Amino acid sequence: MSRVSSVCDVEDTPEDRYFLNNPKPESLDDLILKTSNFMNNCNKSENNDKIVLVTSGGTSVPLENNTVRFIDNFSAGTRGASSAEQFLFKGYKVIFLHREFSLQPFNRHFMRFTNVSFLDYFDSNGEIAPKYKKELVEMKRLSDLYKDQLLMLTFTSVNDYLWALRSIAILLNNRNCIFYLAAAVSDFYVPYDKLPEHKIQSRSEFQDESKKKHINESGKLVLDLDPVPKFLRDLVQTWANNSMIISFKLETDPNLLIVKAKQALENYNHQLVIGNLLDTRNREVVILSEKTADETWIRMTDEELKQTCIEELIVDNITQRHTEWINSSD
Ligand code: 9Z3
Repeated sequence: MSRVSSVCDVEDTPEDRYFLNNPKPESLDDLILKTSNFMNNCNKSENNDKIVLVTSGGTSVPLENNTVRFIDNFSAGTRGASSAEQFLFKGYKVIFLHREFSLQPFNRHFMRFTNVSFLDYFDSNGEIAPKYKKELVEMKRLSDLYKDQLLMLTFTSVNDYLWALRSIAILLNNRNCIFYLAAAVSDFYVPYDKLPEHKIQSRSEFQDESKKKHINESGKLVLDLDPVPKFLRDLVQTWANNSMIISFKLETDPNLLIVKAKQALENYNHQLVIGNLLDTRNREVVILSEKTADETWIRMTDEELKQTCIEELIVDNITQRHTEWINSSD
């Protein structure tokens, strides 16, 4: 990582201070270049392209600068990868900002199963096993068909994610764009100035004196995490104030889901919140909008889930709302 080179002039909110105090990832310039090229290609086409930024997967929080240990946020990347496919089917260009090695559009159908490993897809001659051939050929066809419509970008840490989100948002800020924030983002992190350079040592004789505070007298590791500043506010009010912004709310307690989703809408004033519970996220979600105080539930039965995924219904609903939203502001 390089030291901070900030584009912020002011330093008065926790969000502004974040970018002054936490270094820009080395890969950021490349990410900005790829996004700009992708946007230029989109703008070349005659019709006004609709673009969606889909964020996907969980962010990690390193406990050391040379990272051996980290705290992770849960997310396989199914929601993001599957939604990205659906947006492509609807004619959107997709920027897919995802956790490295999490699920990807089209490839996701063959990744991370507990009962099928990579080599199972082939027979002993290295040919595709007949059982998987039809689906593999179809996904390969779709992947090739949409390759110019899809930009793949990655993050690992919450710092990578926040820098990337801000940079992309500034480039993407217009009414034809949707921000579909399905990534599971850390709420707490270790600021750069408190991050030990090397692996935290459990035995005191090997500890860096200045960092000794991580291990207390009883030999316990003590973590002191700061809250991650509320970037959704900046996204909605400044970075992407012309775009449609959709955040996800993840809860485990059913009694909190609606309350917390409404709270997010009130706090940040964006267009939509999609609420989901960890256990049922693949078969039901609730969509709440800023305008109508209504709750739209999308629920799928086991039979329906054999035919399609819930993201088909979510994205169908979202893209209709996006069109209405664009037309209502003309
Ligand atoms: C979600 O709620 C996603 O739908 C899931 C998808 C992470 C549940 P999978 O990738 O899971 O299909 O395994 N994402 C948002 C989670 C989040 O961090 N939301 C924040 C919050 O709930 C707001 S940005 O406070």
